[in-house]
Amino acid sequence: MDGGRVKGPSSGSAATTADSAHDLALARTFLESSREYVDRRLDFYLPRQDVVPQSLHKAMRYSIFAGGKRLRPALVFAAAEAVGGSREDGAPVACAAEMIHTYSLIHDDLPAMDDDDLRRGRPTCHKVFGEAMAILAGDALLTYAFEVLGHTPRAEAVPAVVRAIARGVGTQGMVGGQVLDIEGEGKPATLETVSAIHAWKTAALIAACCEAGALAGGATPKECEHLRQYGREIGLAFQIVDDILDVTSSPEALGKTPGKDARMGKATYPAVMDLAKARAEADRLAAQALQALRVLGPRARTLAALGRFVVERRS
Ligand code: GRG
Repeated sequence: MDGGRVKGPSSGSAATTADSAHDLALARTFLESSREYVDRRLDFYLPRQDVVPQSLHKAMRYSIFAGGKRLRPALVFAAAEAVGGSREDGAPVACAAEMIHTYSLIHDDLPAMDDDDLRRGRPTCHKVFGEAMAILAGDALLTYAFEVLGHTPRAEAVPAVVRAIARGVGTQGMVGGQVLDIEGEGKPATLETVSAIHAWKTAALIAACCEAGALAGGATPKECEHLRQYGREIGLAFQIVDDILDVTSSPEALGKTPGKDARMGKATYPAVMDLAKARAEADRLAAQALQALRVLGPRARTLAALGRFVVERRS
C-alpha cells in the first residue's frame, strides 16, 4: 500500500525530489539532536525513581523515556531559533510539552479511553503499573510541566508561555478535542466534525508548542502569530497522516496497535474521504504552513524541513 500518496504536478521532477530528500535529512538530524538535548533536560528535571514516592516517579519515567519522536520539543526549539532565540531559551517549554504529550498518551491508553496495551513499542503504563498509578503518573506529568515552564530563562515571557500552553491543552484544546473524539465514536462523521476534533485534540498542542517556543525565544507578536498559524496547519496535517498510518502501517512501524480507529468507529479523515484525498489534504495543509513562515525568512529553514517530515513520516 502506498499510504494514499498521490503525485503533485511537480512531484516527479529531479529538483523537487532533491529538495524533499534534503529537507527530510535536515529534519531527521534536527530531531535527533533535539531528542538528545531534551532527554538530558528531562532527566535533570524529573524526580529520580529512588525519590519518594518511588512507584510514581518510576511510572512517569517509564512512559517519558519509552521512546517517541520528540516532535513537539523539536518544534519548540526550531520556533525559538527562528526568532533569534537559543535551544537553552526553549528547553523548559520543550520539556513541559513532552511531559504533557506523554500524560495525554498515558491517559488515552487507559481502559476508560482507547484501552490500548501497546505504546511506543512497549506495554502501556497501566499494563505495567496498574490503572491507578497510570492516572496519577499522567496527573503528575501535567502538573510538573507547569512548574518546569516557570524555569523559562526569559522570565518576562513566562506568563504568556503558561497561557499559550494551558490554552492548547485545555477545554478548547487537547482535552476538549478528546471529549469530541469520544462523543463522536460510532456516529457518522463529516469532514467538518473530523477537522474540528483534530484541530483541538492534536493541532492545538502543536500550535501552542510553536507559539510558546517563539515567546521563549523573544518573538514579536507578529512572529508569534505566524508561528501559531504554522503550528495549526502542521498539527492538522500531522493528525491526518496519523489517521492514514493507522490504516496502512504495522504495529512494528507504529509502536502501537494499528486499525483501532476503524474498529472503534472513530471520526478520522479516512472515514470521510479516500486515502489519496486525505494525503492530498495533508500536503495542502503543509504547503499552507510553509507560507506562514515566509515572513521569517531563512531562519525558518528548520521549521520548513520539519513541516515536510510531518507529511512524509512513516511512523
Ligand atoms: C487523554 C487528555 C487526554 C487527551 C488525549 C492527544 C490525545 C488526546 C490522545 C493521544 C492519542 C492520539 C491519537 C493523539 C493524537 C495525537 C497523536 C497523533 C499522538 C501521537 O503523537 P506522536 O506520533 O507520538 O508524536 P510519539 O510517541 O512519537 O511521541
